[in-house]
Amino acid sequence: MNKIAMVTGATSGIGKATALKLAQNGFNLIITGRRNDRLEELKSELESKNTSIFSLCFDIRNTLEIDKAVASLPTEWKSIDVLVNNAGLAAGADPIHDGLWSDWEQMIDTNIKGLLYLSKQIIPGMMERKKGHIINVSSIAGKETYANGNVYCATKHAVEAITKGMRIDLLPYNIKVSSVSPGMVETEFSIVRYHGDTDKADNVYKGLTPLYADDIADAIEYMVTRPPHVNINDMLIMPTAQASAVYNHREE
Ligand code: NDP
Ligand code: 8X3
Repeated sequence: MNKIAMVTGATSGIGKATALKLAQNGFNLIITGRRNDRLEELKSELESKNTSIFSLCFDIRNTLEIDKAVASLPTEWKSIDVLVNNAGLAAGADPIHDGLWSDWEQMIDTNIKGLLYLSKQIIPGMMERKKGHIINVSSIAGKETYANGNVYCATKHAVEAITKGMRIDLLPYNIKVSSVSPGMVETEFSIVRYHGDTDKADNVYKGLTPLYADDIADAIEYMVTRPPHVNINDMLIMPTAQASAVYNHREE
């Protein structure tokens, strides 16, 4: 049987590009997200290229939905080799005193609690098999804090700490733990962050060439294709036109 990778948030952006890339590398894939129509579309696309796919539609904030989804995996799909914890979002870009409680909860519940809960379901199987690879999608926002980024940055700083903690705790079990930390990637990320305001979202990428989802999928492909004795701890990947979370070069 081919290796199995589970990619969360595969309905869009980095997750979808990663699923496509891992399929090209011969992985069987478990794809997750809330939008079932998109999961089914991706499933058909990949099955037409002879990749075996299992789709799980659930909200990563809901522990009962996660339990049910993971329990529904047939035996032959339970031995997950690679878990890509990608599902996540920024909601809002407001100064701390104006931030919406609902945005904060959504980010904390998705980016931190969702990642933790799903990982807790998948890790015991990896421990038993004494192998596995967990790749957490962090961000430049996990390393720096910028104006109006407050809670989103806090969630990605948490992802950084969780990644390091996982790597230490899972050391005796031969489980690799990596993170990938992108700067600006043009996906649906900014549309979601600005609550559907596409003008504001377009402005984020105006005058510069951002990264594309495929650039991050390339990095993840590199991580999962290293030999067993090599772990890539982290890859920080920026657009050429972005030097830090706040310094960008835009052409008029
Ligand atoms: P997209 O909005 O394009 O994709 C986000 C994915 O996350 C979707 O597939 C979405 O699926 C899934 N998701 C969001 N909330 C939930 C939820 N509650 N339950 C299940 N799935 C959920 O954005 P990106 O591809 O850019 O984002 C992917 C990751 O990359 C995120 O963790 C983000 O923080 C990180 N990142 C993004 C950067 C960027 O500039 N774009 C830079 C650095 C990091 P669905 O809506 O179907 O549930
Ligand atoms: C997304 C990149 O710069 O918007 O994590 O925080 S940024």
